[in-house]
Amino acid sequence: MPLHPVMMSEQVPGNGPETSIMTKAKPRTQRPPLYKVLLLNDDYTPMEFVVHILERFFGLNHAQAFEIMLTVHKKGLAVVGVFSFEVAETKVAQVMDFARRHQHPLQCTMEKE
Ligand code: TYC
Repeated sequence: MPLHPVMMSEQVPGNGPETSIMTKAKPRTQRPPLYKVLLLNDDYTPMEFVVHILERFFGLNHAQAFEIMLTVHKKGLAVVGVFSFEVAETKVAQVMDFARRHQHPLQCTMEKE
């Protein structure tokens, strides 16, 4: 006996009401935002003090530290590193605290990359 058209469609596997379309979720990796730590120039902080800060808190060797200090001195500011929010915040606090304790007006800030 030939099938009625409605009965035929109900018998097609995968097209019935119980069938869900399987979509594969693409794994999306979330990278945390990064923050630039900036050092600002001023007329009073000694050059060697800035070099010392760059060595001590940013792990730069003397030549790298001197170069970045000179960039800040000439251009007004420079990025001294790029970090996660928490690390950037800590570096800024360390620099500001160290400068304040030595009574230098050195300014250090952070901004989202
Ligand atoms: N301009 C300062 C001077 O001539 C040196 C200096 C460099 C200060 C970098 C701050 O972030 C700074 N003594």
